[in-house]
Amino acid sequence: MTKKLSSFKGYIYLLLFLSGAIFTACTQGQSRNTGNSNYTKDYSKTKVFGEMVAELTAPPHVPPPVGNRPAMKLYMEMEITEEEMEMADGVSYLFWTFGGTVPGSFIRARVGDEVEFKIKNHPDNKLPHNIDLHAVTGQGGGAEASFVAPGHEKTFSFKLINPGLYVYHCATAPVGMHIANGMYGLILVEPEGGLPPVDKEFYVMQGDFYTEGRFGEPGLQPFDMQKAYDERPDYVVFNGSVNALSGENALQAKAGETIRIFFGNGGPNLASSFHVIGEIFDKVYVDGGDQVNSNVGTTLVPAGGAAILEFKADVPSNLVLVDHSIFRAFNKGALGILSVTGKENEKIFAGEIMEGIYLPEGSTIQKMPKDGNVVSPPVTMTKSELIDTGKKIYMQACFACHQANGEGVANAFPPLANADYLNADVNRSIDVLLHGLSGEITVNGKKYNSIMPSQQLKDEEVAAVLTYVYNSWGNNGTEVTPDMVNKRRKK
Ligand code: HEC
Ligand SMILES: [Cu+2]
Repeated sequence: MTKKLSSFKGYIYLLLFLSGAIFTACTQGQSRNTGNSNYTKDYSKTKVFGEMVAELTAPPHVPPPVGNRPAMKLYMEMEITEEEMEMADGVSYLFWTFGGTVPGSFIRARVGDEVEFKIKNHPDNKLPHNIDLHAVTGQGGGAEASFVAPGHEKTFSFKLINPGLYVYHCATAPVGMHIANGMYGLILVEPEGGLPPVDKEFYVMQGDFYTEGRFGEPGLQPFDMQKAYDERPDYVVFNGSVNALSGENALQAKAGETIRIFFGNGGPNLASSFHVIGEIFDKVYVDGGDQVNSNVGTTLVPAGGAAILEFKADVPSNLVLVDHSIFRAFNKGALGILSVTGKENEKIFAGEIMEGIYLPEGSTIQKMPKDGNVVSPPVTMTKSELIDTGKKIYMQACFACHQANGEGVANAFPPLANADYLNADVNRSIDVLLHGLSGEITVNGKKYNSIMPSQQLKDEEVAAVLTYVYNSWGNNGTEVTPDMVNKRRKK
């Protein structure tokens, strides 16, 4: 009995000991999880050594890393401008900026730094502005202290006591309107010793824009307060315009390089489901803080929030940055390219290695079964019959990508309306439908580098749809006969 009791006691002690150990392990684990052993350190008393003028950079560039330097006194200057700039091809907008760009200049500092910040409101500007930095502890993040009229400058100072990646923005009433016009940017406060080194760093920020005209409507587009209020943006873009990160503005890297993206979301309204098509984030500093998640496909970045994303660009490809709320990417502009060049690695990705014929119902079926409502045209047709039939085929087979009036989608699907590429060579167009198309092409002065799948259409169907396309939207009126298609097929 006593033996039993004492062993019972021992059991209780063991339990107490274990739960204590688990408790300490948990709390230790928590601070270790932060990825920063100085998590609880109070930086408000950190001494500064020396002073310097901070370099601020325009997107997509970032200033050099802080590395091992001690906390310092930092001088910064930023000029606010109100200027007309491009929103999309043929569309301009009166942006309000921190430093002449949307998003505003990137600020890079170190925890413990003491910043003297001068903000200048250009004399040509119409309105007062200010700055609220989420990295700043103090009234309004500096908003009151920095409130400045056109033709004036203000200086205020603060100490950076929390490491992380933070949004800054204008906070002058109406606040929503100042942010909607592009007044936001990122400030990075690196931890002691800096972030681990990587090969390439980029600065990308999403924003939603509200214009009187719909997406793509040309001319200078005024801000639309009602749409902003209703949260119905016409544009959702990276770095202030539809083309900021594509074509010749695409980000560049080489296969094998490690990449870090400082990603922020200025809003004013939408959260971003940020994703890079063709990559996986090896690391995500969630919300730009200490918590590091790994192996992430899509990460949510709230309006007024940020995240640090890291990955190795393993194989050459065009990585596509998107807001995976996908209509925003393909229809409102939230799409950018990171072009990775270099040597293929077929162990990681081998592309298409074989295309076979898939016959789920045995070898007797030789044609792709089709929907009952796909039109099968008669073999001989007049030109107007070809056009009528072609229109129906177009609405079933082409419309999704090339759009209802052949206008295409910027950076993704080339136009078929008034298209020089199409009108230049009918045989080439037939080949595109028979065999598909990939690789870089230029249509009406714009480069496209994507893939059109081969279309499973009969000769008559190819003839009809192309005749319809050639006889619509300002094209040259060519008639394509089934015979012409058949000749190309036999080539
Ligand atoms: C899944 C999307 C998709 C569909 C469906 C599609 N295309 Fe395309 N098409 C593309 C892409 C992408 C390109 C550009 C390929 C490249 O960059 O090399 C292209 C290129 C073309 C071109 C040459 C470029 C130009 O602008 O003249 C023609 C012609 C064309 N498509 C016609 C058609 C027709 C007709 C159909 C319907 C039968 C069709 N496409 C269906 C995506 C598509
Ligand atoms: Cu402002």
